[in-house]
Amino acid sequence: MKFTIAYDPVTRIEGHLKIELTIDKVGGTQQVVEAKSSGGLFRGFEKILIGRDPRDAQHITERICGVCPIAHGVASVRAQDDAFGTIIPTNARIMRNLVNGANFVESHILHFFLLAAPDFIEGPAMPPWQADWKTDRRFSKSDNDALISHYLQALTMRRKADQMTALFGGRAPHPPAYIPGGFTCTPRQERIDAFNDFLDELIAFIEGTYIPDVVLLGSKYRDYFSIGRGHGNLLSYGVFDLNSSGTEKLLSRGHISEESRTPQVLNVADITEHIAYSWFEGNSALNPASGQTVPKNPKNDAYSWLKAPRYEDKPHEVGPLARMWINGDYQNGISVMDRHIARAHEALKIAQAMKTWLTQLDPAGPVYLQPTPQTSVSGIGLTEAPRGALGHWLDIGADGKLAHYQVISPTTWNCCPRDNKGVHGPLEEALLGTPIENPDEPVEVMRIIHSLDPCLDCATHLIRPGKETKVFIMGCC
Ligand code: NFE
Repeated sequence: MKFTIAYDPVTRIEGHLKIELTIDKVGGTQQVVEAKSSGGLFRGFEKILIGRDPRDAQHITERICGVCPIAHGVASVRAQDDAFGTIIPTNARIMRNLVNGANFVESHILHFFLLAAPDFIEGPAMPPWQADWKTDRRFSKSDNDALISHYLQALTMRRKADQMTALFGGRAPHPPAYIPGGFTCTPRQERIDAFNDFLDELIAFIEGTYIPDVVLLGSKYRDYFSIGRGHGNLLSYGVFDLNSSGTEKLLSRGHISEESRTPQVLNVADITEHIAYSWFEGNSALNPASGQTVPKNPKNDAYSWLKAPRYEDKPHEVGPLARMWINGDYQNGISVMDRHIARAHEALKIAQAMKTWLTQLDPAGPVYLQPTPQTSVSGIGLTEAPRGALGHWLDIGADGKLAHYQVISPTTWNCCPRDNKGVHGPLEEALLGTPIENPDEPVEVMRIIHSLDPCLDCATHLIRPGKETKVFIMGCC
C-alpha cells in the first residue's frame, strides 16, 4: 500500500525541517519512492542588512545561527576584506582559524554524540530518551552503556571547545572578535597556553573516544556504507587559510562530479540558485551576486523556503565528507557511515593543525589593518562552516551602505527542494529508494537525514499537518 509520512519538525537537528515521504512496495521491498525536503521558515537576513553599515554585517549574520555563528562571521568579514582589498595580518588569519577550528571540533562532537548516535543507541529509561523507537538496535548492553557515558563526556568536551572560542573570540556563541581588517583580540601568551591545554584534552577525546566510537558504529552497521548516497556530486569552498593570500588552505577548494571522481577547480560564477519549487518570486536561476530575496507564498508547486543552489546546474552535497574527499583525505564512499567517519577524522585533522597554528602566533605582532573604506564595490566571502560550503555575497553602494547581500548556507545546498528541471536536492535523492523495515518506526530515514547534519534557521513557526499525514508522537512532550 502506498502512503505518505511527514516528519514535521525533524528532531535532533538545528532549526525546523519537514520531510515528506511517499512509501510504496517496489519489487517486493517497501521503500521511499518520493521525498520532499521543506524548510518552513522565512529567514530574511538578506533584507535586514540592506541600508546598513557593512561593518554591522558580521555581527548581524552571526545571529543567523547559534551553532555555526563563527562561520557566518568569517564569511562576512572575508566578503568585506575582498570588497576593500584588505590583506589581514598573520596573527589575525591564525586567530580567525583557531576560533573557527574550535567551533568545527565542538560542532562535530555535538553532531555525532548528541544528534546522530541516538538513532542507533537505546537511551536511558527516562524522558526525553523514552518513549523511543526500538527498530534495528544492534549494540550490546555494554557498548550501549559506554556510548551513553560518552554522550555525557561530549557535553563537557563541547564546553571546553566553547571556552577556546571565548579565549580569543571574546564569547561563545556569537564572538564579536571578527572584524573586517583582522581580529580584535591580541594573542597574549597566557591565552595561547590556556587554549593549548583545552586543545590537548579535545585531541585526546577525539582520538580515544570519538573516532573509536565511529569505527564501532561502522562495524555494527556495515550496511550503512551503502545507504543514503545521493547524487554523488561534492563541493567545497575550502577553509583555514595557511597563507595571507588564501591560496593555500588546510582543506582545499574544489568539486567532484558523479562522472569524474577527480577533484576539479571550482568556478564561483557557475553557482546559481533555482527557485521553481521555492517560495520566492519568479523562476530564474541567478548567481548570488545578483540573487534576489522576494518572498512569494503561496506559489504553485513550491514547497520550501530554501532555494535550490546548483553548481554547473547540478545539485552538490557539501560538508565534512565533501571536504575530506576533495582534499584527498578520505575517499572511501558516499553514504551515511562515510559521512560519520569523514567528520570524525576531519575533527582530528583540524585539531592537530590548530596545535601548529598556536606556535605561529606572535604575541607582539599586529592583529588589525584598518581597511580603506570604499563605495560602489562588491565582495565575496567564501568559507566552510562545520556543515559545509558557506558563501556571503555583498555590494556596497555609492553611500557606503550595504546595497545587496546574499547568503548560501550549507544546509541550503544539502536540504534544498527540486530545481528548475525538477531534479531533487541531495537529501531528497539520498532518501529515494531507501528500504523501510518498519513504516511505524522508519529509523533508516532519520539516520540518513542526520548524517547530513541539517541546520535550518531557528524561529517560531506553525505546523499544519496535511489530511493524509501520519503523525508520530516522539518522546514525552
Ligand atoms: Ni546553523 Fe551552519 C553550519 C552554516 S548550516 S549550523 O555548519 O552556514 O546551514
